[in-house]
Amino acid sequence: MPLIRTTLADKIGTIAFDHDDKRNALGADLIAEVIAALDSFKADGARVVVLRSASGGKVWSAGHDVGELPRADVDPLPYSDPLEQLLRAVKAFPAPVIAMVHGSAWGGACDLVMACDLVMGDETCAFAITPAKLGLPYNVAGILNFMSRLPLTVVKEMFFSANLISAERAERVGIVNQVVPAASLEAETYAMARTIASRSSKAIAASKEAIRVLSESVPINPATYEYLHGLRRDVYFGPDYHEGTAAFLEKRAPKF
Ligand code: KGA
Repeated sequence: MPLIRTTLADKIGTIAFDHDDKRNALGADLIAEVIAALDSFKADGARVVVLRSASGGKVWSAGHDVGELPRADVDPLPYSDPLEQLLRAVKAFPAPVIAMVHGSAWGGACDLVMACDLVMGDETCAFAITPAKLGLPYNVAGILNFMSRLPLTVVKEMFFSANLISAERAERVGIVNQVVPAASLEAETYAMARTIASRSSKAIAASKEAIRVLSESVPINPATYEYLHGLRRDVYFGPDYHEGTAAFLEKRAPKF
């Protein structure tokens, strides 16, 4: 059974997560399907892609499949992690990717929303970045993804509290481009997609790539990178990561 649904019409590609049983958690299988869909949209010349949930349920995506996170003393979010591959694929896609968000986006799914070029939401959309609940040292690329879009006060509140940011506030702080009533979310999102599809795809691709490269241009020397990685290593070798992931899988609150 596929875990996503895809369509391509009028140069607008749609990828809909379709695994509500697991609240559209971003497991390796689902991610492989999304990356394959992006590859095929690219080959077919899609001018914009909409990333959405198929079910209209209360969760857009529950984030990284926690059951697929390593429990041993290894980096939980290495460069090769499927979620990391997906984030890079969205950022490198040569046309805009619009997240159409009905419901909540958690952890890696919130990072995925931040990797999208535009975000359209309705009054149910809400966003949380949750590594502090899992005792997980988030990776520097992910932190930069948030820092390049949001004020530091908001980034810190999100990373330190792991609380959901409501739709109204998400629009105010710039997580979402526009919050519209649920009944018009689809119409408004596809109206935006049609506008983008009618513009110069070459000019848009060049702008998107320039914005990606410039927003990732943070010069740090190798020693600084090793220092930051060492801070993360201390956490994933320490007790909190073990406790956080074990508590999630045992469906109990962690004791940090
Ligand atoms: N990974 C794996 N399984 C998950 C999952 C996840 N992220 N989220 C939900 N599931 C499973 C859950 O275990 C249950 O399985 C089923 O999906 C329905 O969930 O049926 P089973 O086998 O018991 P549930 O909890 O019953 O649904 P709900 O009551 O509607 O609640 C939905 C939410 C989203 C509120 C709840 O499932 C939840 O809190 N999920 C975890 C959200 C989260 O914290 N995600 C962050 C994952 O970490 C992450 O992305 C990173 C890398 N990070 O934060 O650093």
